[in-house]
Amino acid sequence: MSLLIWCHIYLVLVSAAQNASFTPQHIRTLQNETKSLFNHAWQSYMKFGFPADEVLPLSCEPYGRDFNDPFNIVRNDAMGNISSTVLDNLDTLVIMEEWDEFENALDYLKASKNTLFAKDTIVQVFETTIRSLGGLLSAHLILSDISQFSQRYTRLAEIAEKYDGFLLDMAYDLGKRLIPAFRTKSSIPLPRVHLNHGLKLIPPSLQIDACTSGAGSPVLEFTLLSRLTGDPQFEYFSQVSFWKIWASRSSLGLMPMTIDPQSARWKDAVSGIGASIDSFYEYAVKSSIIFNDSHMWEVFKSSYKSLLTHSVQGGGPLDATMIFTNVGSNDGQLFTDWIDSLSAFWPGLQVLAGQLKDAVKTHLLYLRIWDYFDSIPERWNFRLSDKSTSAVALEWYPLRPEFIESTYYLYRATKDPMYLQIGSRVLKLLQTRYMAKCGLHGVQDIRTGQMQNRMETFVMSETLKYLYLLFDAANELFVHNGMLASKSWVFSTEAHPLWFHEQLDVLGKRTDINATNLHAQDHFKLKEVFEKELALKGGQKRLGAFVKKSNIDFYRKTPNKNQNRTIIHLPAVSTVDPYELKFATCEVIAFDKMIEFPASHYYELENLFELDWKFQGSLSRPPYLSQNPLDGSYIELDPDFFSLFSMSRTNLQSRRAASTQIYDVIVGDVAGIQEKEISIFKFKPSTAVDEAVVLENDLWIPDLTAMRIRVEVLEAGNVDIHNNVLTQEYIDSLADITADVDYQDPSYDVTKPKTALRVTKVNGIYVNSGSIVWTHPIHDNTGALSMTDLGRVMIEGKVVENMMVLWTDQDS
Ligand code: DMJ
Repeated sequence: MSLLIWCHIYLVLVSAAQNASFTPQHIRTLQNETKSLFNHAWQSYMKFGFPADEVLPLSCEPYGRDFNDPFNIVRNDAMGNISSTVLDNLDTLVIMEEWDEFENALDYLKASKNTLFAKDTIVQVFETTIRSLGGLLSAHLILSDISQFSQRYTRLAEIAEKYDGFLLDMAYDLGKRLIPAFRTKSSIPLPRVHLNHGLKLIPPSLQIDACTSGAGSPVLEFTLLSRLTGDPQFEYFSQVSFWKIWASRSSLGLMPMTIDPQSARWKDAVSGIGASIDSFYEYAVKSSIIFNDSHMWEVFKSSYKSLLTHSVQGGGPLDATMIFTNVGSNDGQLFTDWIDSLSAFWPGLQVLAGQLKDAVKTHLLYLRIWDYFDSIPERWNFRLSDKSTSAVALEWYPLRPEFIESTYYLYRATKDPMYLQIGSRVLKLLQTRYMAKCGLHGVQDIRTGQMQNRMETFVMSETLKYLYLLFDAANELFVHNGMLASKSWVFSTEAHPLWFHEQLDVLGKRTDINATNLHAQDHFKLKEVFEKELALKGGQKRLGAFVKKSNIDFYRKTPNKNQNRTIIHLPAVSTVDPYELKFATCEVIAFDKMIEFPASHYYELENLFELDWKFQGSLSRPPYLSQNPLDGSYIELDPDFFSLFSMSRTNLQSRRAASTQIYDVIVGDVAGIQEKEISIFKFKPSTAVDEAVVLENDLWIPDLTAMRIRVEVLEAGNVDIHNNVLTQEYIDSLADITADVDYQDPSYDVTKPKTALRVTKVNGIYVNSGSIVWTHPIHDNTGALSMTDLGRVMIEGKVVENMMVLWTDQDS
């Protein structure tokens, strides 16, 4: 690139850096700059890389598979020698409105239609599915199933007019080359396939392990391929695999990450949300949307419940962040000290699943990591107690899209300008630190800044696409402007817009397909797997139990168990399954008030900076990066943005961080937790009798078996999660030591406790401040659980502030 152009980019950059106004004009400038980056990357590929799979951004050479070393899977898995950058970016060209380039790409593909996939290469099934098959399907849908083109899209309408469906033929060809991977005894696919020879010529050691996302995720593209072509085999095999994996989840409802595809036996016992498992959940949600599949939605809901119970740290109403950790799939115990870069996609999925408040909290941690590293390390250790060891457990950052993907979803749901600010910072880094002569380069070692001579296809197809779409605040682009309004569409895991509807009148529907290539017994197999799965779920029995009238008559809590109890009938009480309630509404504004532009509600979060303290051992800027947080690198402290968007919060202060200890207590059988009945009380206070002790949003757990209870230890002198300093008087008061107790009476065995407990979460349900967890009287002879005279629950001898018993007529 000439000096002149470099200077121009620099000047644009400097002017953008000084402008954090986010006026429509400013946002458009950011969008244009993103598009310039895309054009730079695309043109570099076309000039120096095409028709290879990729271009090397630093050395300006074509890059494809390593033909000398089939074991070089890091390089080879996404390289089929099939011009992957083109296939992965057809819809990116549409979104960027690069019509000439789009037409050129289509011409190239049409000309090579019969030869492109006839290659002597081994590819990874998952990568080829999401990048290449997904790219073809998306472009096919765009060209064949949009009827109303706005004026801005007349060029696209013209291109579509000429389209004869050849992309679907290519998708079908590719699908048939990938499908042999599914022909295992178990129907769990082998991870790799030879494009020309199916399962032949592949070193056996490359076929041993399949990961959960790799084996389960083809379900979306493959089902769509079947629906569009009329050939059922793709849907059948991918669905069998998906449901088999799901059916073999642990009794905690968690799936491990590695499976032997031949025996369908798990090879590890670790679960989480990041690498190796991420898109399994993602495609449960996205399949439920595009195929209107309620079973898929149940998979996500059930998984989310298990993750909330066992994997999540933080996440409560008073917590700054929510971390989904890796835990043992059979015991729910913390398994690793790190989270990975891939897991940064999760807040985007939370938004899509209607869990916006959770999404904001989850995203905050990735934002903070970005603040310190200008990237997200492939693995980041969150439990270091001092900075003497690097928190960077795996050191590369190949310009992955996940953080900006989630930022895009959060902006669409909240319109909070903080997300634009994040985008503008990411854009700035792409324009400077990650800019290469022939594209954009990743980082090989974020501790030293060593560059990586690679630009994976997802840099354009996801990272730049989501960034560009983030800056489409005025909804001008086709995915936002109504052209897709009538479709239930999603971005695939590789950011390809995909949709399906029964009336889809697509070109290329196969007439030559003979459904007999799927044997009748295969149909039975699918049915059998599926029914087994439903039976495992208890036939969805909880669905009908969403709201039920309580048939419990409550006795009023009395000051002494020997006194008469007064019965209180609460006829208007309903109990609701809190998980169903959580998913019953789709949250669209995460903050309590509507956003009044131009304010960022981030500055209202009392614990915005708590993470810096909490993860102080794990957060430090590598020495080669600027150490000045006010130079814009610390996104929330960018002076321009802060002065414009913080409203009157000029004295931004973090709340005191809690110094209390938090831990989980497992009571009874951990395997019973998933099916344990927990209800939340719902009634208007006015409908209850005056002295009712049960209040709206209190929780009801009939018995305390099979529980994972998160407790906060209340000890005098500590600051609790409510920001109160705990006193001994308060702790004493919890122990039912009432005025009528005669302390001098030696027969009265009162030992003043040093500590008490507060329950903050039960089986994944957070207990609101001021709410009580109610249960039946405790009859436990193990000593783990007991109760005080006044009916407060005690765990291992410690009285619990907010867990109490209710005597019902069953107990009288
Ligand atoms: C992409 O290929 C997809 O997003 C995939 O689901 C996971 N990771 C890469 C990018 O990081």
